[in-house]
Amino acid sequence: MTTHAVIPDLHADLDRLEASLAAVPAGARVLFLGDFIDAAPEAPAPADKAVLARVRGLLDAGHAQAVMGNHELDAILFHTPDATGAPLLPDAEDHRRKHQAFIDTFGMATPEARRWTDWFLAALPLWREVGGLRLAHACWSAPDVALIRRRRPDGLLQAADLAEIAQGSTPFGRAVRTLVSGPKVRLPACATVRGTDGQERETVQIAWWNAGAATWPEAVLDVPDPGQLPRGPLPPEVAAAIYDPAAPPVLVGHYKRPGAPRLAHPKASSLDYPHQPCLYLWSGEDRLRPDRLCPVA
Ligand SMILES: [Mn+2]
Repeated sequence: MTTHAVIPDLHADLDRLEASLAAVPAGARVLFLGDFIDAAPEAPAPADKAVLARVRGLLDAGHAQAVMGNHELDAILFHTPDATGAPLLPDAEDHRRKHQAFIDTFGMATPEARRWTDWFLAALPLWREVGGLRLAHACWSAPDVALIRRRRPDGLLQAADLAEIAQGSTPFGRAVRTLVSGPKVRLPACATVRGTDGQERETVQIAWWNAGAATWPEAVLDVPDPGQLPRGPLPPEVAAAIYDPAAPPVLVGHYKRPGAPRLAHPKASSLDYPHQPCLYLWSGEDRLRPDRLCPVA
């Protein structure tokens, strides 16, 4: 069986892209997990154009496949005007900070910016299944994939979908957000929870990869004191987001996990370790193996 090298978020880092590709064994196929653009504000040399050109070259040549990240989706919405001419994604300070290098390179809704965002829409599906491996940018939620599949069987969005995604006004729009940005849920009103940053939270991110999780402490991400969490079983909408341990393995990026790369679960894991980049070499195994996680120099 052909080996597939799964490469997580690149965020306009050409050195990381080239180092990742150098770690791909000869003959392996490359699978990218999205978030090609939008360098961290402190990045020394954002290279949106060079990273996109390299990735597109590999896709066009049939050497690689990819899924869409939340940064590509936000760029599509940001460079697409609504009926009044305003961007579908409002030009807010926090988004502009993340997206500034792309704007500096390509401009705002210019023909060149639109050429790239049109390519994101046409070439980057929300999910891929390669043999027995599933890929998405932030989450594989079976009910959300099923809901989107009814309208877009191949996972590729169309221009007609964009307004409802920007507004989050429909189940379809919210399902798209869950796949590219991960599930977040509102806690029961009685719960007061502080995150790792010490801030009080009304919503929490779901550690949906904890396949089989049945309680709040097993199901949430980045809540340092699980004693603050509600007791009892998960509400149905949270339980539905947790990965089925009998399903095929799935890899995502997105979560900017701290420290050294590790698999979160043998069936589902993020590969996004910005401080110690890695890739995963998949050769058909039904349970992910720690020894297939490779450091990127
Ligand atoms: Mn992301």
